[in-house]
Amino acid sequence: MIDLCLESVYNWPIMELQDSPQSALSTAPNVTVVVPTYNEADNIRTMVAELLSLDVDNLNVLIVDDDSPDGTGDIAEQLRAQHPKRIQILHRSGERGLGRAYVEGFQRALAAGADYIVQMDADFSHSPAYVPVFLSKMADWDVAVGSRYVPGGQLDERWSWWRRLLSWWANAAYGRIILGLQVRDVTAGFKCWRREVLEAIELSDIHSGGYVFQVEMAYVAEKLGFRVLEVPIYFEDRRIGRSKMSVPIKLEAAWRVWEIKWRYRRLRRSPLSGAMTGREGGQ
Ligand SMILES: Nc1nc2c(ncn2[C@@H]2O[C@H](COP(=O)(O)OP(=O)(O)OP(=O)(O)O)[C@@H](O)[C@H]2O)c(=O)[nH]1
Ligand SMILES: [Mg+2]
Repeated sequence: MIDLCLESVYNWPIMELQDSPQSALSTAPNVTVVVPTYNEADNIRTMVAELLSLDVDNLNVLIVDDDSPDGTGDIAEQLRAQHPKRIQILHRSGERGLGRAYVEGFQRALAAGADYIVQMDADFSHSPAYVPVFLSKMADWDVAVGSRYVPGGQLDERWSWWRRLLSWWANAAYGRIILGLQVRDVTAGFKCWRREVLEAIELSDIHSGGYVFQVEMAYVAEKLGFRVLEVPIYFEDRRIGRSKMSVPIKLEAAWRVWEIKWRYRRLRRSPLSGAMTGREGGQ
């Protein structure tokens, strides 16, 4: 059982979302959990088992695997054979990257009719137990963010002071100082999106390859005026396997924040459709 001490709530000028799927449908909404994987052979079975055992109707899992050398894609296929109606797999080849994996995963989930799209890591830093908590908030919010940096949120005690400092710096410098974001956990990778938000974001124009993808998505969602709720989570260090965080990914984050700020400088919330407007083209 999750102990939610407090929720940090931002209530920005609210974009009216006509005909929310929840109210329009008599059946339970469709939920797709998008899980990107690269060498998660030791995690993917348990992660999928925990997700499928959640008490959530119409929940299915979309694994987006980038041709993992450790055979994660094959294990995913075995899981799909066991649960053909609840597991989908997107096998990507060529250039790998978290950002592109998520973009293609989101596009697939939208095309398949998902009402809510959850994004989460496969390494148990994001506990599946929070998924129902996020979903329970979606009647009133457009995006739920699993946050380490709101009261009640917590980082694994095993994180070194250096890693904490880096994470704090990334959030303070990138998020608040450079981009002026209201969200506290700018690099959060555990989120639940209402489908209309992902439809309003021009996904094919999202350029981030590494984890700065999370920052770009947070920035665009805020600029479009969607209602974002931060739900405190306990962020556990990865249980098994190795991090894919690399120096090039960190460097990309450092320069791309500026590029994001420039590229979306004219983006304004759209009161009508939520469509992206005023955005400059090109990278
Ligand atoms: N499809 C795909 N998934 C990826 C890629 N890089 C990372 N992932 C997945 O994205 C999730 C987050 O990656 P991690 O390596 O755990 O990155 P992190 O959580 O920022 O780093 P740690 O804190 O060290 O765990 C995991 O499920 C990874 O398997 C990639 O290039 N392609
Ligand atoms: Mg991780």
